[in-house]
Amino acid sequence: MSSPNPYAIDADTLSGMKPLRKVVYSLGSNLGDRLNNLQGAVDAIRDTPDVIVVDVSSVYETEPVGGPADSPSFLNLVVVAESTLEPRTLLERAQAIEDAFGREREEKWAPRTLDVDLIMVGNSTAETDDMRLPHPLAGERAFVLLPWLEVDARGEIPGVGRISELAAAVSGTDGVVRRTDLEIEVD
Ligand code: PH2
Ligand code: MG
Ligand code: MG
Repeated sequence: MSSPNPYAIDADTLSGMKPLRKVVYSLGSNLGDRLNNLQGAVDAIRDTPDVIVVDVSSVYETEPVGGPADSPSFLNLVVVAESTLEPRTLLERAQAIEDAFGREREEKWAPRTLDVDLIMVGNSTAETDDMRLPHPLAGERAFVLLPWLEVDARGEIPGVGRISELAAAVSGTDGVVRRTDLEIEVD
């Protein structure tokens, strides 16, 4: 009798396998206790089932891009994760985290306690009113690219380019300053 094939995978195992995709989030806050809001969001992402946080960038103080003229400056950071969740589910989780931090959805680009943006989900593309993937402006925003480059030097935005090249070409990097005095805890 031959021994069982150690490499055989049964059909049940296969049907339960979902692709693990790279997920990049951009977090921002320019209202209230900004660092505390970001810490809470990082904690909530880490607590999300089926999301594994791989890296969290430093915190950056960033000049507001767009929005009302008197917008306060932001704290921004980038989270790199892996997940089997669908993009739509990841978006819903991100919005639930914003809601938990008192985010109000009124005026576009108004100051906000917490913004959790999905930048990319593997090679997924989406073009709906509420979800566009990869995020259409990420490749032009220094407050996304510089924190991202710090933790993922080889990263790429699918269909757009390498973040190292995008970051080198982007304007507005003067307005993005790493706050070495601020720390997000990931124990
Ligand atoms: N988010 C915006 C608009 N402008 N500017 C900075 N510096 N950081 C942000 O996170 C940001 C912004 C819309 O979500
Ligand atoms: Mg945003
Ligand atoms: Mg947003």
